[in-house]
Amino acid sequence: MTSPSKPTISSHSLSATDLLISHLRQGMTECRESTLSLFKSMNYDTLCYQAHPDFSPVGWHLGHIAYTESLWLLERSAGYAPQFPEYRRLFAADVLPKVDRVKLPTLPEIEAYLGTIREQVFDYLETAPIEQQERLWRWLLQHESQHCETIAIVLAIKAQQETPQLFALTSCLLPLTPDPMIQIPAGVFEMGSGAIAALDNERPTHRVYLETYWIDQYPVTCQQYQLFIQADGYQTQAYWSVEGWQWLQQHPVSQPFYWSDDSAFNLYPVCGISWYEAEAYANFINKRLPTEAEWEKAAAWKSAAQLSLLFPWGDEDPSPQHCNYGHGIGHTTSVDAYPQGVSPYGCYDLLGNVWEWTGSWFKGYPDFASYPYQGYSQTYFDHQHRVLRGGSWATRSYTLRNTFRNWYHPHVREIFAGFRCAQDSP
Ligand code: AVJ
Ligand code: FE
Repeated sequence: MTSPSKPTISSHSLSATDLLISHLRQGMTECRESTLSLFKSMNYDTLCYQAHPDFSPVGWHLGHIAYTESLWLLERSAGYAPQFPEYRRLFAADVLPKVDRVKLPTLPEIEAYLGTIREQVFDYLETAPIEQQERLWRWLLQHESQHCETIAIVLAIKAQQETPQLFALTSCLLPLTPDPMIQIPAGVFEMGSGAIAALDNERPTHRVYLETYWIDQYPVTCQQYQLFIQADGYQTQAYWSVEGWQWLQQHPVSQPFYWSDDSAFNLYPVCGISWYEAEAYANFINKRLPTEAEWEKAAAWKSAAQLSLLFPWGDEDPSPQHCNYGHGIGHTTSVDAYPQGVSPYGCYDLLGNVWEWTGSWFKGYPDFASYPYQGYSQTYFDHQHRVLRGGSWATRSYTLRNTFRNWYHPHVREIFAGFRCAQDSP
């Protein structure tokens, strides 16, 4: 599924184990190259800069990637003594508060740390019981990918603080009004994933019945959202929930974090909003946010075949024809840019471009089991985190799929998140 590209070596002389090993090695090498490319010619101040209290400096994320790989593969799996024990305090996720993560080793030092760990990891890979460990190795690839999206977010916050800027690829084409919706007929669908790469929170697959509902064909665009701004949406308490209004009073804002009035962005998805803003907009137009089950059914369910697809377009790995992901473009694109990425029900832009807030709290599915540690997902089943689906322009292929679940506190608005709306009936 969302796996590293296939090994180029001929399979004739190789066992399944050898193939898996070379497949993982290639995926990890590619993933690491993209990671390091985010740091090219970065100065020390940027490496250690805390752009926002909710986010650690990018250098911390880089060191944490090495620390996590070392912990799970070298210590916990290979049984080595802790590598670079002095880095545990600095790069473990549960030791220092974020504000104390600003005095970091230099970039060459952190890169050397990554390199040394990786060398040992690849030595270990030659003899590791890889069939039993495949899930862990795939988890690590996704762990690195997710931290890289956070690195991209921190760099975008910093850029926004310096000179607010956005990039439009094309000028405005046709206005998308009224916003088309798609009817999804009542019935069961299969939710979640049992694939080897599926994270704990995606498992197990289970059947879910949903009544008929309607869902936006596209994510909410800047042009649509501008109507909310112009109608004094940010000043009108009636559109906001009690918590949302409270948040807005404490954090007065009047537009998304990544925003431009330029009509060149008319068909671009709204990006950089909190869950509260998404909720207020939905109230404003008498709609609501979809539940995550509604989002997933609209993305994955192929009713004619009675099965769930890995991606909206089918089971074929993502490519730049299907959606905007993996820094391939480097910013958002118009919501109708990927007709080849459409889902069986006809929804556009479900994967990539912007994450989409859903109305659901982050919870475990029935029979949830933590992996590889309780603090990965379960700690966040606390009724304080809302689920996002679909991935953004900065999401790597390893975490891009219909069943992938992301989660953040509802006040977080610096992530590459927008939304689409739903309704019980039009
Ligand atoms: C799921 C993206 C919110 O970055 O905090 C990384 C993923 N968990 N290391 C995060 C994660 C542990 C997580 N998010
Ligand atoms: Fe982590």
